[in-house]
Amino acid sequence: MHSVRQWLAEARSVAVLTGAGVSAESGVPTFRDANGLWKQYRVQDLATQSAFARDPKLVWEWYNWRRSVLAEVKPNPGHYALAKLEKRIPKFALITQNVDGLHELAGSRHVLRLHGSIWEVRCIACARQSVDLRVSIPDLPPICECGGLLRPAVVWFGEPLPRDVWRAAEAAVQASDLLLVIGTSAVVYPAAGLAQLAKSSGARVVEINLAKTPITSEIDEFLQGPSGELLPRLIA
Ligand code: BJW
Ligand code: ZN
Repeated sequence: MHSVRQWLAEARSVAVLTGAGVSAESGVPTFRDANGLWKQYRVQDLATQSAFARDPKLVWEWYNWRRSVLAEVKPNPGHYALAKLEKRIPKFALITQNVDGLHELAGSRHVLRLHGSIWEVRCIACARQSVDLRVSIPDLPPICECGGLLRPAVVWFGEPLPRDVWRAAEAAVQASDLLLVIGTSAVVYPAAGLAQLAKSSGARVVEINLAKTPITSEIDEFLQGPSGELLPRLIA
C-alpha cells in the first residue's frame, strides 16, 4: 500500500482498468464469482449474437432484469474514489469493462466503455444507437423506426470492441506511468491484454482484487481486498 501511494503521488499519467468487482459492493452481480451471472446462466444463451438471433425476447428479458437490479443500486466508495483521483492526476483514463454506468453516476467524467452500455440500444439493421434509461423496456423485443430489431448496445462474445474506444484505451495505457487493474478476473480479451501492454510500455501495474488472477504473477504489486475499502484508503 505504501509504495503504491508513492507511485500514485509521482505519476503524471494514470490509467485504470475496472471490472465487475468494482460494482460488486454496490450489489451488482459479477460474472464469474460464486454467485456470478455465468454460474446461473449460460453465456451462449444470453450474450452472443446467435442467442439474440434465436430468441431476442429471452435475451431482452434478461437485460430488463439486469436494468431493474441496476435501477436500485448506487455507486460505492470505490467508484467515488476513482472519480476523485481523476481530478488529481494530470493525465487520467478510466477504462471500464462494466456496462452499468456507475462510474459516470459517481462523477467520473471521461470513461472509456470497452463493453458498451446497458443503458443504450442499437438497431441491428440500420445501426442507429440511442440512450434508453427506462428500468424496463416494454413490448419485447423492441423495434427500430426502420423496422429492424433493437438490441442492447453491449459487446457480446465474438464481437469486436468499439474501435475508437479500444484505440483510446490502448493509447492511454501506453502513455501511462501506472495502470491500476481493479476487480476484474482478467480472463476476457482483449481487455485483459491491457495489463501486458502496460508492462511492455514500461508502466507499473497494480492490481486490486479479492483473489489472485492470471495476471497477478506478472505485475508490480497486488493489493488483496475489497475495492470499496482499498481505493478510498489508497487515494486519501
Ligand atoms: C472484487 C470484488 C470486490 C469481486 N473488490 N474485487 C477462446 C474461446 C472463445 C473466445 C475466446 C477465446 N479466447 C479469446 C476469446 C475471445 C473472447 C474471450 O476473451 N473469451 C475468454 C472468456 C476465453 N473475447 C471476445 O469475444 C471479445 N471480442 C473479441 O475478442 O473480438 C475479436 C473480434 C475482432 C474482430 C471481429 C470480430 C471479433 C468480446 C468480449 C465481450 C465480453 N462481454 C461481456 C458481457 C458484456 C455485456 C453484458 O454485461 O451483458 O463482458 S462478458 C463479461 O465478462 C462482461 C465483462 O465486462 C467481462 C469481464 O468480466 P469481469 O469484469 O472481469 O468480471 P468477473 O466476474 O469475471 O470478475 C470479477 C472479479 O472481481 C473477480 O476477479 C473477483 O475476485 C473480483 N471481485 N468482488 C475487488 N469487492
Ligand atoms: Zn434501424
